[in-house]
Amino acid sequence: DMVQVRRALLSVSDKSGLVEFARGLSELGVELVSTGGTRAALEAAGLKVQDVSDLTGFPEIMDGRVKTLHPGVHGGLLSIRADEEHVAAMKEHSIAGIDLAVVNLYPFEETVAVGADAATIVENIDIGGPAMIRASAKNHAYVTAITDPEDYDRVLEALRSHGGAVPLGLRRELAALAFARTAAYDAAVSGWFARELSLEAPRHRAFGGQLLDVMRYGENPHQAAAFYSTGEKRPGVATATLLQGKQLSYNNINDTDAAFELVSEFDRDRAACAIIKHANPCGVAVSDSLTAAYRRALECDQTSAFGGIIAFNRTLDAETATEIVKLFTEVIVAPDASDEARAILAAKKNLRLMVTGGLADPSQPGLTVKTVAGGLLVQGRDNGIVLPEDFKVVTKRAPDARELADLGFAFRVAKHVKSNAIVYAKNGATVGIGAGQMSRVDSARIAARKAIDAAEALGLDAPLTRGSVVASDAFFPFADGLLSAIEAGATAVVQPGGSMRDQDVIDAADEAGVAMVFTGMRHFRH
Ligand code: 93A
Repeated sequence: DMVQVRRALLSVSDKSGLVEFARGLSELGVELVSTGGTRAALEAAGLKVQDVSDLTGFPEIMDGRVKTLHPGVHGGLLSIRADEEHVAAMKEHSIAGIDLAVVNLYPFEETVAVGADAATIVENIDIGGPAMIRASAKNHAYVTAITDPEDYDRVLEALRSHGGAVPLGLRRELAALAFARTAAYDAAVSGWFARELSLEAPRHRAFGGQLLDVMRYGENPHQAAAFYSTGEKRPGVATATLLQGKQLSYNNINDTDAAFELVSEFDRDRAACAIIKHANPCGVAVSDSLTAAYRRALECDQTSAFGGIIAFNRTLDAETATEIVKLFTEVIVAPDASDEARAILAAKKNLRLMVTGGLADPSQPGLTVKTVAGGLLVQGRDNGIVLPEDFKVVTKRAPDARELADLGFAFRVAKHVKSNAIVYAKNGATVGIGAGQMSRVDSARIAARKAIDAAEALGLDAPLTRGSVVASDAFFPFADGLLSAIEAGATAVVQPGGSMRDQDVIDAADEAGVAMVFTGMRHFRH
């Protein structure tokens, strides 16, 4: 799978690093071919370059609108070198093979950014460049496609260390980058048209995914909304099957995703249930059976659970379905549902039942995207997992086995609670969740307050936080949050650590005889 690079086609608007790269190619004996401006730049640096019209037998016409759009170029980029007919066609039409294409595009985005007029912007839509990029990337089995000066050095290094060839692995990676570039370029073009015309649909489609659904509205009734697939093969809300009930709303989809991602944190050897409202859990539990997990999740906050979204990590069974239908629920999501469970839920026409066919892998990498005014924030998904065996004990007292198990559980849940997140847990169930507060101590107090309400609703004398453990998604900046948790009855604490005042917090824990562990990993979620 090594192809000797004999001929390179260079056609770039951004000429940074060009001369050095071309010189490197030339020194390796690679023949250079270029379009007008690129050739002028290379010749000015004393390099020997052929003109692209030597390949096409055709001059650049129409102010350069048509310069490389010719079989002489595209045949050279697309031919399968191992195919006799392709080779014969090259011979018959005098087409020279091109083994490496260096192309970057007319500066469309920059032209928009400087506020050019519409005619100038349209003239900067590159047609021939993307065609060459796509052709060379498609034919990466034989051709190297370079679209970013950042990659010049490593391609030269690869050529030097592989006797003038680029390894297949690098060609494939460069092909992926090439298609990412043309996709982003066309998204920019489409986005400009959409803004010019005040159209929503082209902007939606430019997100690149396949349209799954157009919702009646978005987060609020005056917002248009649609649901797109990223093509990721990952059990979850985008690939799930709706077995019954009406179409999911925008908020349903968002909440169902939060619910299913949360239960996917827990291995199937224990049954897990999460109840979600407004993308935050109002109860999560693991137990021996789904019914027990559901009951215990519900006990955490029955008030909020009304009209919630329920997720399970195992096949939904009849007994649990019978329990669920007693309460108003919007959506149930699980890897699967038994025939009996399906029959029981069928009586509730409006209840949506979704099956995913499996659990998501919480350690799988991926992307999350969030829009800000005029921009997109893109980051890897939070696939970090800290297991109890990785916890670092920082107090005089270490957590006992039960506390340790609950700390692991509570920290996993906290990862899925909007920051600031405080999660109290006991015996594999949350007993108080504080979410989305601007101060950590408020989250701790709210969670404790909700635990008192839950105890009242259950007719218990003492709040369930008594003898619980507590998890915090980020470090306690002061001892106050911890003191509030101790007051609520927590006996063990898990938090990332890393505050300037860690020692104050450790001292406060030691003074109360509370065990505390650090994870070294933060789980902000906003
Ligand atoms: O106007 S084009 O869409 N038509 C073409 O056939 C074509 N071929 C290359 N633009 C075309 N290009 C672009 O010209 C390349 O993508 C590159 O950005 C630029 C290089 O032109 P020059 O070498 O003349 O500076």
